[in-house]
This record gives sequence, C-alpha cells and structure tokens, in this order.
Amino acid sequence: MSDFTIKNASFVMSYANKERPPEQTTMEIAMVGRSNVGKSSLINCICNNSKLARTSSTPGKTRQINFFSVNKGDFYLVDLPGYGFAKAPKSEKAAWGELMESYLASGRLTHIFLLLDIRHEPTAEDKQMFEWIVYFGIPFTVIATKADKLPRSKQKQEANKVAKQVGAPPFAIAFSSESKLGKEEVIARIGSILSDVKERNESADANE
Ligand SMILES: Nc1nc2c(ncn2[C@@H]2O[C@H](COP(=O)(O)OP(=O)(O)OP(=O)(O)O)[C@@H](O)[C@H]2O)c(=O)[nH]1
Ligand SMILES: [Mg+2]
Repeated sequence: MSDFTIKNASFVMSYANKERPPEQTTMEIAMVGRSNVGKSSLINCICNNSKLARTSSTPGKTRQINFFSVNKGDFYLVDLPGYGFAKAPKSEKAAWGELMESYLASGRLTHIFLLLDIRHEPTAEDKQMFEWIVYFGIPFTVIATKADKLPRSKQKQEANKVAKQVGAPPFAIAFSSESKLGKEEVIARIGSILSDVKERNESADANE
C-alpha cells in the first residue's frame, strides 16, 4: 500500500469551452457518468469536504467542467457534467457533446473514473460513453456508486457485474459516498496512478 493521502483540495475554475482551461499539471483524473450517479459526491467524499463540488438530488446539477486542485497543485480532479439528463433541451445536449468530445480529445486526461450506479444495468448512453473512452484510448477505472443501497454481501459482485455489462473488464470498485465504502480504495488508486505518472516523467527526464 502506498502512503498517498489527499491533504487538501480547492476549486480552480469552471470551464465551458470558451475560456482557457487551467495550465496542465502532473496529471488530471476526471469523473464521468450519468447525471445523478454521484460524481460530485465522490470528489467531496475523497477530499473530506462536503462543500467542494456542488451536489443535488435533481439531475443536471453540474453543467460545466470543474477543476479541483489537490495537494497544493500536485494534480487535478475534474468533475464533469453528467449525461442522460432527460429534461435537458436539445441545444444543451448538443453543447454537452461538444464540450465532452473536445475535452476527451484534448490529450489532457491521464485517467477516467467511469461511474455507474451499482443497482442498474448500464444504459445505452453509458455504453456509448465507454466506447468513447476506448476510442480516445484513455485509461479508466470503473466505480460502482451508491453501494450502500445494496446488502453488503452483494456489493462486490454487483459492482463487477455493471463493469462487465458496460463492456469493460469485470472489475469495479464498489463505492458509497454515504457509507464511505471504497473510499480508501479510490484514494489508493489515485495514489498509484500518480506514482506511475511521476515515475514515467522521471525516466523521460533521465533519457533526455
Ligand atoms: N445513497 C447514496 N446517495 C448518493 C451517493 N452518492 C451520491 N448520492 C446522492 O445522489 C444525488 C446526486 O449526487 P451528485 O454527486 O450531485 O451526482 P452527479 O453525478 O454529480 O450529478 P450531475 O452533476 O447532475 O451530473 C445526491 O442527492 C446525492 O446525495 C451514495 O453513495 N449513496
Ligand atoms: Mg455533479
């Protein structure tokens, strides 16, 4: 186990395609998933700050790409607007598609956390999103959210099942921002992604 911890996190900026995104840093991990699946809540949970990213029981709360700087600028966690928000007007859905596509294609992303509700079979949009992630070649981890809604005996099995159903290898972290299940596992995952990136950067520097 690494001794990686999240010591502090702060909001940097919201980005909606018109402004310039923040200066790139060591790495960027983005939360991707259906509206209401718990992306903003996961960021708040692992950063121990319930007010960091705005959450809501009404789907469609996050409308822009929000950057959060962690451990004094060491890396960014990125909260994305959700998809599958039925009430959104057509123009907004089109804007969402453009924003997401340009962000995924930007080459900034180190890793994606694909969040799926542990209780439901992934939707056509989840599967489409997964195909985009594969198309853009971005490394990912599947996180099955709201695990507190299932009995403990089913959590691991159902988490792996949704990963398989979306088309990914059948492994997912069972997570709950309510019960904090999987919190340490998600943090350890971030720690290992970060140490891989740093190692790669060091060997690239050494080869120059
Ligand atoms: N029971 C339970 N509820 C959760 C969990 N995570 C989030 N929620 C609730 O689900 C709702 C949506 O959470 P958000 O974190 O705002 O979801 P989001 O994915 O950011 O949604 P958008 O910003 O609309 O894309 C809120 O009412 C949360 O309190 C969880 O682990 N367990
Ligand atoms: Mg949100």
